[in-house]
Amino acid sequence: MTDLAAAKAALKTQAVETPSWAYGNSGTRFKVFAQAGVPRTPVEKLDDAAQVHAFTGVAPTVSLHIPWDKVEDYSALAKHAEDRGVRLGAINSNTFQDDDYKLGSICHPEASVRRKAVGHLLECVDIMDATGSADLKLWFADGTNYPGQDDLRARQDRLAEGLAEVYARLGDGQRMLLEYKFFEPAFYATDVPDWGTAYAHCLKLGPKAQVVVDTGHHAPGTNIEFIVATLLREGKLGGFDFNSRFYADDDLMVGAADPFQLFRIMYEVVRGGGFTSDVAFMLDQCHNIEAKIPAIIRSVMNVQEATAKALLVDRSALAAAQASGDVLEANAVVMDAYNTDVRPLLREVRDEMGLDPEPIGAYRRSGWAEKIVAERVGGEQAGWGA
Ligand code: PSV
Ligand code: MN
Ligand code: MN
Repeated sequence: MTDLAAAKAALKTQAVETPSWAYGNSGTRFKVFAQAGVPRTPVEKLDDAAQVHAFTGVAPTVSLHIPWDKVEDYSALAKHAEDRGVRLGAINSNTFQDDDYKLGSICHPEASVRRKAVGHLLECVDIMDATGSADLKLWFADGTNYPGQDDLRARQDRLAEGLAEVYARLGDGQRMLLEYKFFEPAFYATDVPDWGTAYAHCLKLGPKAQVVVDTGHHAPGTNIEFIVATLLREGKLGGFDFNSRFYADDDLMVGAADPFQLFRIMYEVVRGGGFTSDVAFMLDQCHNIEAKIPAIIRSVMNVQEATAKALLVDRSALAAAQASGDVLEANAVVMDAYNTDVRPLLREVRDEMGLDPEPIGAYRRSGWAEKIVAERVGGEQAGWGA
């Protein structure tokens, strides 16, 4: 038997962090299709994020990306977020867009470039102090394109050295979340290509260093839920960057490509106690052709649906089937939960939270989309990279 009341209570406490860059314009290297009403400043990104939280009730924090969200006064930005009913979340570093970083950032062969990269990461911790953010999210574009281009092992040593300096700067209650990605922009060898490399560095650094699983950063066919289960078991799962991939790092709406995979991941999160711990559920998406705010609302709802299904797995029936070696029954228990239509349950949850049961419809009726198109004229729209 599943406990519906417990599932509903858990769903009400869910928190999905939305990324500031998802509110700005983005595209491929071929074309960025600008949209009317898109934010021009970090403040306007927060205003849009507040709408997502207002209609879903479960998106209370917003990740920033530095320098895309650089402002003079970060405490004032945090205050603005609070005035709008949200808070600032993870600070994402950016050591991939300067000319200096052609051969890498903290793994670069030249000490001066490594210094600059580490300096940026330390500045990100200063920003965390000002915003009250707990998490520093690190993704490095570092790697090489050709065998022999640089010494793979020396690059790991440089990485370890840079990370250790930043780790030592973290305050109480602050974490370093290390993200891996199997390729791109480096095509031969990436310096943090997989969870094992990220885990090895985090283990050496200490308890404040944990791994981030970006669901789009794996080779096709990778069993991501196994990675999640393993990291949780080791106390090293710091959080997720959720998005969907059909081919590579597509950054599409989470749950769009493979809702079954998202369910399997969320089941391992629930099973491993990750739902009630400090695992950060962040989105890392880009909405290139679809309207941004409703797409982010849809993504939050997709996470909720996968979570609801994961919470509905009859764990005692599953344990009994597993113990008796009943392969078919064990699989049936899991599939029963996955095949449950949880939308009525989530409508009830929203109703009990004082929300409109249909967040996208409610957003469309709110007039916000028309208001930002009318008001946000002039100035430069924010985009991925600006
Ligand atoms: C890299 O592909 C990545 O997933 C990292 O999280 C970056 O910070 C982010 O994308 C930017 O969209
Ligand atoms: Mn990511
Ligand atoms: Mn990515």
